[in-house]
Amino acid sequence: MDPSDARRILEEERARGRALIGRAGSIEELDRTKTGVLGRKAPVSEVQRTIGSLPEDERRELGRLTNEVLAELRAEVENRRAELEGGADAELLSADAVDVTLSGRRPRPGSFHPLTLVEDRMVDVFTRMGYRVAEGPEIEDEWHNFEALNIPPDHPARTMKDSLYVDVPGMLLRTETSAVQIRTMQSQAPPVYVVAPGRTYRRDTPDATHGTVFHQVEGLAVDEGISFADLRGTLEAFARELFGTNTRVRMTPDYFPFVEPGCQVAVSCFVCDGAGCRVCGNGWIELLGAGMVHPKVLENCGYDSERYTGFAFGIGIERVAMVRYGVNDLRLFVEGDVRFLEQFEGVA
Ligand code: 2NL
Repeated sequence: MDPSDARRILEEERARGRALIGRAGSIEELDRTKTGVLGRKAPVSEVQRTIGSLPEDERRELGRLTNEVLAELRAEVENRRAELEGGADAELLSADAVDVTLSGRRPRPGSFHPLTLVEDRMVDVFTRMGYRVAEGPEIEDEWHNFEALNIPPDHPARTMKDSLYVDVPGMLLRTETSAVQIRTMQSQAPPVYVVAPGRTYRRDTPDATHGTVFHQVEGLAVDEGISFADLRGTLEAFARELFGTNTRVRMTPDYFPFVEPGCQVAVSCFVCDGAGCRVCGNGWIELLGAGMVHPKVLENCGYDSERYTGFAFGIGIERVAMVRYGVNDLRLFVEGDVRFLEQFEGVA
């Protein structure tokens, strides 16, 4: 190779190498550039290989120049590498950056089930009147569920048609929460003021107005001198708390084996105030059954029915939730469809 060609190549490579190294946008690109500029097949390396065959003075001068270009390009590569590594760090840092000034992502609050809302409100009214809350098993024996409540063995409610029996003889899913109150009376002397909220079961084919599972709040007051007037006063106070101060209460005779006398209780409609509308039909909303506790029920629990009297009532929670929230199908309460449930978000 001619010495002047070699000199020209070295200067060209110095300029080309610096430009390429400066332009490398990543560590990978820089490594490829380094191979192209300083590798075995690079023009500088070819010049280096021909130096040995040159005359002494040319050899010394070109050797010095080659080393200078090599050293310069190697230094440039390392500078650029340091720049890119710093840049990679900065890029990582900015990708991982957290803007602490942004407001947080608020979790959705969820909601109470409408039956829970209604049950809580009803229980709250009674606890403020001085009642205690009692709970009991959902699988009951026939004595607590029927016998103690004066429901005789041949009563239609006891047949397999209406009740759900379990695989243990004489045991069934409770058909009302009354058994909880029977257990309360068995375990303590009067006076008793309790409400028993909870799940109950019937053998029914589910449709818009019948379900297998439904909920009740039952109430029981037993004391000396309790009269039907106390029942009426208590239910009026309850209805006004739940539906507003204008609410009136209507009691009509009805029969339940565990009370005497017994009645059906309706409240004046909270939408039309008794005039008649789409919610109530004729102005009244039938809400619950009630009555004076049958003396036999008191005696079954070991209470002296000559000394003590009491009243009891049973309210269906589904029924109240349907009129209150305008729900037209019972099945909505058990299907768990979020489009139904999320409508109660924020309701307390
Ligand atoms: C209804 C009717 C009622 C009772 C429940 C009761 C409980 C005891 C003693 C006497 Cl321990 N009675 N409970 C009384 C009358 C009616 O429920 O239609 N409920 C949805």
